[in-house]
Amino acid sequence: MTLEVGVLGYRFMGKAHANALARLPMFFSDAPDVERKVLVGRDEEALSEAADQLGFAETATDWREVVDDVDVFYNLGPNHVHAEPSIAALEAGTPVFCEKPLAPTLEEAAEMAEAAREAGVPNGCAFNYRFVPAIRYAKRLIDDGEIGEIRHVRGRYLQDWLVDPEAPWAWRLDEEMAGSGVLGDLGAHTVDLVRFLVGGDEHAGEIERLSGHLQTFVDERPVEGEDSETRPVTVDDAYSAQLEFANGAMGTLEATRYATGHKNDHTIEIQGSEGSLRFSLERLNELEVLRRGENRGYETILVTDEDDPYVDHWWPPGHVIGWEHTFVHENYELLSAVANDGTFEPSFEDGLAAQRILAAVEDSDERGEWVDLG
Ligand code: SOE
Repeated sequence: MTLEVGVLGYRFMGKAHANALARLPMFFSDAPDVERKVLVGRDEEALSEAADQLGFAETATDWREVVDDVDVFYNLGPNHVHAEPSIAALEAGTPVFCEKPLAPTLEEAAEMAEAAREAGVPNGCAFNYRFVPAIRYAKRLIDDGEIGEIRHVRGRYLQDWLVDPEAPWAWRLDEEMAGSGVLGDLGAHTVDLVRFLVGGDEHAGEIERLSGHLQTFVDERPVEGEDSETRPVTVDDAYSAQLEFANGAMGTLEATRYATGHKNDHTIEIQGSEGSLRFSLERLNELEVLRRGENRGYETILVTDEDDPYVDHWWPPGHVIGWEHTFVHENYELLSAVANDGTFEPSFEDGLAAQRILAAVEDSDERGEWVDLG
């Protein structure tokens, strides 16, 4: 059986997923057969160019014609087009994969998760960093109790594409289209990784309360190609949050688009009663581990052995992989779940759980006080 895939969106994420779909049969022999059937977008010329380049058989300018005509629907559009097409696809019984954050608002995310529950088909939210081998290795160590009881979690995601006040306006800077700024765009990834790694009841558990802070540094930006026209920035440029987990562990999170010199710097640090872990996306083939009683510095583990997660599908041990491979792993798990009537994680439910935390950060910033999530 060949799974026909329909993809809405053909820019950055469209490319990342089209690349993953093309790599799957070459490297994952047990993956289901997939056809890049139809690419969806509004601008016909750009769309047909993208379809040729990314290997799609057809194009469509209306997602309504596509959602019940494919075996899986990928919604890789901007945040404000996540809810309607995704819900329509789920109502048609089509498995859906949707970009993060799941929706611009908590209300829409809740509707999407409800539609997914009712449809009972595989559904996924695009938290691709769960599919980094070193992150999966870290989870294994945490699950095996190797670092003991979790006490501290630190996550930060630093980018710098807005440092220049003349950098052009983009949809990501508009509340109507994006919902929130860096909070939803980058914070969602960190929140999901924290939930994935330590969110289980046997670890730190749920985030029970938090205090959040948002900041916008530049509140209007030039419109590209339009002399002297500007548009307002209506979302956050940076956020930070302090967390308290169910087991009493403490967390700090932050992200910004103003971290001069940092392009895509996502780091997670965890300290437990028996040891500590450190991961940096800039060195994604590595995990740093420090065990209790051996405090002579972190040991760097290269997560590139054939028995490390997903590594045997690629090159001989020690041959590193990159950012784009996370999408191949993600597509492998998603499409295998679709082919085998299985389930996929992170699901819409995980997208909603992350969104609750993001909404609480906004709420706390507005109220100027800690917010309970319990
Ligand atoms: C933003 O710059 C961005 O492209 C995010 O939207 C992605 O989710 C992240 O992986 C990289 O940065």
